[in-house]
Amino acid sequence: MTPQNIILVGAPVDSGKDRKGCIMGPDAFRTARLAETLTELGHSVTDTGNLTPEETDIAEHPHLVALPQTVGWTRRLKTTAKKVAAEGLPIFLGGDHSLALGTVAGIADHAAEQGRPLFVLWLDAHSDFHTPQSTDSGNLHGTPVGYFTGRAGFDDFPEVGNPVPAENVCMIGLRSVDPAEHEALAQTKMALADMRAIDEGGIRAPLAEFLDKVAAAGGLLHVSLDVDFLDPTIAPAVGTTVPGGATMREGHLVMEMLHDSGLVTSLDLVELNPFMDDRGKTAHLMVDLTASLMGRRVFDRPTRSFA
Ligand code: 5AB
Ligand code: MN
Ligand code: MN
Ligand code: MN
Repeated sequence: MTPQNIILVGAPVDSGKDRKGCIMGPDAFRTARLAETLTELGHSVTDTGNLTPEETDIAEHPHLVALPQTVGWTRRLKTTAKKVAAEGLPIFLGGDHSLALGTVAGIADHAAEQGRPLFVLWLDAHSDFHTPQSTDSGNLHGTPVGYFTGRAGFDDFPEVGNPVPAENVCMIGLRSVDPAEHEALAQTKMALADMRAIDEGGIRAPLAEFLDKVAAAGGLLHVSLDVDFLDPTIAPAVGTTVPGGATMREGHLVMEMLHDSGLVTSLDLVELNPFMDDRGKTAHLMVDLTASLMGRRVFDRPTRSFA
């Protein structure tokens, strides 16, 4: 792959849910040698350190968890994402998934400035399509896709100037979708591949179809990788484990295909809770997956087919 100018942006967001620990995420990725690994692959890597949320004067909400902090993070990340996307390939080191309210909204502003459509690949057990009104848990890490696709009800948050059309979003790995999300998703043309579809037809087909669409449209592609996309036996460092997730090879194949497409322009690594990890196993796997995305491979040419 042509060497990229990779910009690591630490976003220790821990306000998107009750269970704490994602605040340690960025440092766990650093400890697992993310920057060194990407440098060894020939890229130029700059670590800009950790961001902090903007101050807000919003009041705490009776149902929503830590609303003021998440609004503050969204403001900070929306501005920062737009800026760093113009300078290279940003990797946002989470932090919980509520960081994607800001990162995707900001990248969408950048894409609009470039006059190019933005596409989003959502690798997650969950669809994260709630609004602040529809969430039962009050955990805002379940709302980023609702926000950046322009659903109503995010009044306290920055206005989404460039909503991502739902048909530009592809979700792979789904196995926990709440009834309210299900109903709302049914009104959209989002591409949805749940684990059953993957079991039956493989993970390659839905991704290949989506990548063709991104390429044909000349789009930018943002990838949001939630640790819980992966099966908890290989990636235990998450708050809410959902059994039956992607295998190690399914994860790598997705990343290798993304690499070969040459389409990815930004990435979120989210929901790593190092407090729940098993001797750094999950942090290392996330770094290895990022390495596959950024060009690590065994051979530079297709190996022999044994069919
Ligand atoms: B994650 C749930 N739908 O709203 C909710 O981990 C889970 O970023 C949200 O995908 C999971 O609380 C959010 C039950
Ligand atoms: Mn998520
Ligand atoms: Mn999830
Ligand atoms: Mn989670």
